[in-house]
Amino acid sequence: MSRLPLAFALAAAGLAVAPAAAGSGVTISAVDNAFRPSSVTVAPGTRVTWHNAGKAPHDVTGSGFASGNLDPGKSYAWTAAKAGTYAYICRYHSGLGMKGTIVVRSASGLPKTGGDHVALGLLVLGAAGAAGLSLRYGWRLR
Ligand SMILES: [Cu+2]
Repeated sequence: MSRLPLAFALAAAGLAVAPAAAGSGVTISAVDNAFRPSSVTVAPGTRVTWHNAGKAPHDVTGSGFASGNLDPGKSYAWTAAKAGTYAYICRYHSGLGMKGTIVVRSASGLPKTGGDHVALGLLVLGAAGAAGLSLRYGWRLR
């Protein structure tokens, strides 16, 4: 009886995690005047793309990467090859707090983009649903 809910929960977790693993990139929006999200954690090899979704020009300048001027609608990509913490700024608006951080690490093996919360939520929902099914199934057997 107890194996069915576990399998159900694992399947739900697998479904939730799969899209994050399949996509080898994350996108950060540059708006006026902030990076969203301002901090992301990704696995080595992840392609990080900044997209200027604002109305003003921005740029991305960090240790080992620099986009140069990014007009509205333009994007810049950088592949996070090595583990480490990479702070970056928009040279035009750093004084307004337009800064961000990319943490590259292989601990989880998965990009962490905020989708983790969704995955966790689905896992909890899946487990709760499986428990509910198990209860109903048990009642019918009796
Ligand atoms: Cu800017």
